[in-house]
Order: sequence, then C-alpha cells, then structure tokens
Amino acid sequence: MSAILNIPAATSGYRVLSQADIIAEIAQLPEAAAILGGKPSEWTIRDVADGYINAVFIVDGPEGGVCAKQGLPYVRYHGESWPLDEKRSFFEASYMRRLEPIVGQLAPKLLHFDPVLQFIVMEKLSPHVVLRGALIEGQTFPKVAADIGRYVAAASFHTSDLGVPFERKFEDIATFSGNVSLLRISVDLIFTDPYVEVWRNRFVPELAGWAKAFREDTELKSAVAIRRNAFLSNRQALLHGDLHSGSVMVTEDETRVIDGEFSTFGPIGFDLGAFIANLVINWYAQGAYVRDKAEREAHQRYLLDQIVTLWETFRAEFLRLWDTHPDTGGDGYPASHFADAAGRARLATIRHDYVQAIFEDLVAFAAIKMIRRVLSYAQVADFLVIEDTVRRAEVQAATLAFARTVLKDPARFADLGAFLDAIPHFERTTLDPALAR
Ligand code: SR1
Ligand code: MG
Repeated sequence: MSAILNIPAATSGYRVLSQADIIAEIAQLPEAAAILGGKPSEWTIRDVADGYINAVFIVDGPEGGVCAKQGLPYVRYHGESWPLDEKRSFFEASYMRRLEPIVGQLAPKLLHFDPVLQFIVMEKLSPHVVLRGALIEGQTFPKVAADIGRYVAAASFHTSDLGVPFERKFEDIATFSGNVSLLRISVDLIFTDPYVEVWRNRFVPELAGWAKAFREDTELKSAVAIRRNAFLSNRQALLHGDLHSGSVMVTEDETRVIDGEFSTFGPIGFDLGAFIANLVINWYAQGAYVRDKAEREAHQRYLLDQIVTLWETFRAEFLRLWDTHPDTGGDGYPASHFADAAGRARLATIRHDYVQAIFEDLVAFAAIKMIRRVLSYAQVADFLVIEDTVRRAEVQAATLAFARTVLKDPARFADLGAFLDAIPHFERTTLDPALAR
C-alpha cells in the first residue's frame, strides 16, 4: 500500500475480466458462492451496465444472486479512446466500507473487493429498480426522498468535523484524495465543459444558441467558478460525488444508494444538489412525454413534494445528529465551549447558520448539475428518451433558463419555497436564450 494515499501500490496483474473469468473469480469466494448456491456450471451471468464508465454484471445461481463490477481502464460507454484509471473501484469499495456502519441498509452490502483486478462483488438488489427509469415511466416511491435525506445527513455528519476528530477525518481525506481521475471528470464535465467548446459536449443542435449564450455569460461563469472552487477547497464531509437518480435503486419500501466511485471530500450541498437537480430534470422532461395531463401534473407535484421531503428530512436529521452526539470528538465546535446556557443558545444559532449555508450550496450545485446534464457529456435518459429533438431542446432550454436564474440571482432563492415556485415559470421557455427570463 502507498504510505500516503492507502492505494494499492502496484496493480500489475490487472486484466479485464470476461464473463467466464467473473464466474471463476466468484467460485473462489465462499460467501458469494454460498449466496448463489449450486455449482458454478449452474450459474448464469448477464451484462447490466447502464452507467457510463464501469462493467457491471448480475450473476444468478439456484439460490440467489450477486452483483459484480469492474473498473475498466477506459470509459466503458465511450471506448478505449477515453482512458480512465481503473483504480476507481478501490474508491467505490472504500466508500462502501467507510459508510457501511453509518448508513447500514441504505446501501448494498459489499461482499468482496480485489485490489489487483479492481473487482467488486456486492449484494444483488432485487426487486429494486433504478430510480431514474422508474421516474421516467411516471412511477412514484413514497420513501425515497426521506431515505436519501437520512442517508446524506448520516454520511456527511459522521465524516465531518462535527462527527469525528480531525485525525480520523484527515485519514479519510488522505484515502479519498487519491480519487483524482474521477475528480477530474467531475471538474471538467460538471463545472467546465458546459461553458466552453469541447469535443465531448453532446447537446442537440437546436440548443446551439443557448450553449453560445452560456459560453459568453461572464456573470454566469463567475457564479459557477465560485462553486467549482468551493467543490475543490471545502472539504466538509465525505460525498458520494455522483448522487443522481441513476445512483439510487428503489422499491416501494426500500432505498439503496449505489455507485460510489466518485466519492470525494467536498461541500455537503453537492450531494443534495445533485439529487434535487435530477428530480427537477425529470419535472421538465415530463412536459415532453406523451402522457395524460392530469397524470403528468400529479407526477410533477410528487417530484416537488419529494424535494421538500428530502430537504426537511436532511435538515432535521442532521440537526438531530449534531444535538444528540455531543461526544463525537469532532473538533469543529467542541462541546466544552458551549456548555452553559449562553453557549447552548449560541450553538443553536451556529447550527441554524451551518445548515442554511448547506442549503445555499445545495441550490447552486443543483443548478450547475442541471446545466451539465443538458450541455455536457453524460446526458440523462430523462431527456434522451424524447425523440423529437425540438421538443427535447424546448424542455432542456426550460431547465437551462431556470438554472441560469438560480445561479445569477441567488438572493431570490434563499428558501426552498422560492426555488420550487420558480420551476413552473420556466416551462414555456423559448429556444432563443435572449427571450427567456
Ligand atoms: C465519462 S462520463 C461519466 C459521468 O457519468 C457518471 O454518472 C458521472 O455523472 C460522470 O460525470
Ligand atoms: Mg455513476
């Protein structure tokens, strides 16, 4: 292991695994093999990768199944001409291990990690479905927003200077600071590419005017730069780093967060903003789906209600954890400074301000995440399923117009009600960015 970054020093021996190799690897793992049951010759394997970067398979046996995942030395969706460090699986496994005692049932169980092959075996989630696809179909899940609120509250509190001594936090920072390849993707695809001309941008031609307007908007780029800088310099807590609706699997009763390969230290509002951005994207995309009007409006109301639930649950749970865990040893706000009545009163104000700052971050990061899913690489299915590119561009323009206003006029969005109220006002945005307001 590297003394500084805790990353396996040598990955010689790495090879891309075939489906037969994966069966053979799992046959060597007593816990996974017992879950599958029977003999390896009875197991079946299928490719279920639907994200952009990793190889993912489901292996089923007579008694059960597991999920197998390997980091490839390139971006899977793009091909070998876009090289990418395969060691990202180390960070995904490290994230799962670090959070397992914190978030418990809200993530799948890690069964095995091979640092040479960058190969993960984890619990198969069944009958869970990917939230993004379900939302596109108009399905609703009553618990998901509250679960994600609790997940982010617990994960962030217990990895921050509120929840652990700085020695523990710095150990985590040292580990996850090695995740530079994926951080580079985040910095480029989320914060930079939408505002420049670059080969990997993927917007529809009808949005060329909007893309140009964003490239030329210094005020907008300044607002984004402030957040880019905060993303890199505010090491507030351990983040999932890619918490969109494709990273969440659900049933009516259960929620599981998957795909932590982008894990990094950063501002807590980044994860919350990512999830909310994808609910807003779905809200706008619904406008172009062929669906009964009343059904569409009910689904859109559901999405806005989920945003409220997410924020309120996060806020209440984060404050509860802070209030009920005075002895974490966290060095941020030592309990000894706030022990008397005046101190307790002041701490209440400090906590309120701390959470309000997370909210302000959330709003800005949500807007930035909406923009990247329209103008940059890694477009989302919510929009891609709209075959008529003019209709697609119209709902994407609405998303851009809303996000631009959020970033350029933050004072208007100091509370969640204002943010939610503004969403429908941009529904009829034109393809001409100069006419949008
Ligand atoms: C190279 S494309 C990678 C993107 O897909 C993931 O879901 C992340 O959002 C990332 O930006
Ligand atoms: Mg992902």
